[in-house]
Amino acid sequence: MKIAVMTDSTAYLPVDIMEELNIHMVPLSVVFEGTSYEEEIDIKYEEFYQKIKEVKELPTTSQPSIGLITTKLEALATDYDAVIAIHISSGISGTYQAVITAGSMVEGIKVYPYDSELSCMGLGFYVLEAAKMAKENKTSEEILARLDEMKQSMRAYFMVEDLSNLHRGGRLNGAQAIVGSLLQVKPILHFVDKVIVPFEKIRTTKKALNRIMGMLEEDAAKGNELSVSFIHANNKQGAIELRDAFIEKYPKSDTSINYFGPVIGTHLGEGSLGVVWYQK
Ligand code: MYR
Repeated sequence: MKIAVMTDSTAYLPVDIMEELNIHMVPLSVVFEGTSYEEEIDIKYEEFYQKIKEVKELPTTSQPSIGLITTKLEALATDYDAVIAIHISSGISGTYQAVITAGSMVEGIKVYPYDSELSCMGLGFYVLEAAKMAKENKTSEEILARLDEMKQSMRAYFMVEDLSNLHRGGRLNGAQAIVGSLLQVKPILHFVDKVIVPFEKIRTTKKALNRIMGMLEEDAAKGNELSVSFIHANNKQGAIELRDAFIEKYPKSDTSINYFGPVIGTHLGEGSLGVVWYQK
């Protein structure tokens, strides 16, 4: 059985890796003043962070249409028997649900939708593993079992400069956003049951980042071999500093620097930082 791996643009995987591993992608969009741009296609990371400085109104975001996903699946059906479709958390985007709907409409290919319950490199880690396994001719059952196993050790913590974007987009639960921004608290955020909730309220960015790094180092100190992604929203230097501090203590770790692209950057805001890791 020939298996394809599909994801969405919010994994923000480098194009060369996607080509090498044959990863298929459906884009989400950002909408600036009535004009919709498919991220990673019509608008890339650099242009996005430039554009948000120039526009009066912040953009909004939208999931891929069922039509777009259907077209993608139909194209895959000509070459593959099945597709493992791994997507942004269903608690923050309708993308996963749209893939389920499109999958039920397309014939000639078996669609296995998988909810990453995360996004960005949290999602990307699953996609890379699935693609490598598909290349090794593993079965869909084996791949899905491995993704579930990875979920057990996957950790993702992130922080934003200002909570108002997340609150405005309805991606942070309840009144905490208002209280948080008034008090200028820098909460560490994470996902619980597919949605974003504050993990801990901390007063300064430095302390919040130290706390995240502390949790990462605690896991690394257990002797586990980790894959770690340091993710930034137009704050590469911030991510590099975190990465360098970590590899100084754990030089053999597998690390990468990744970015929060247009759709996720719309909701988190410029300057955000996150760290995602799992046990290899
Ligand atoms: C849509 O319009 O369907 C997309 C909505 C995306 C919401 C993004 C909220 C922030 C996610 C942060 C992920 C951090 C992972 C480490």
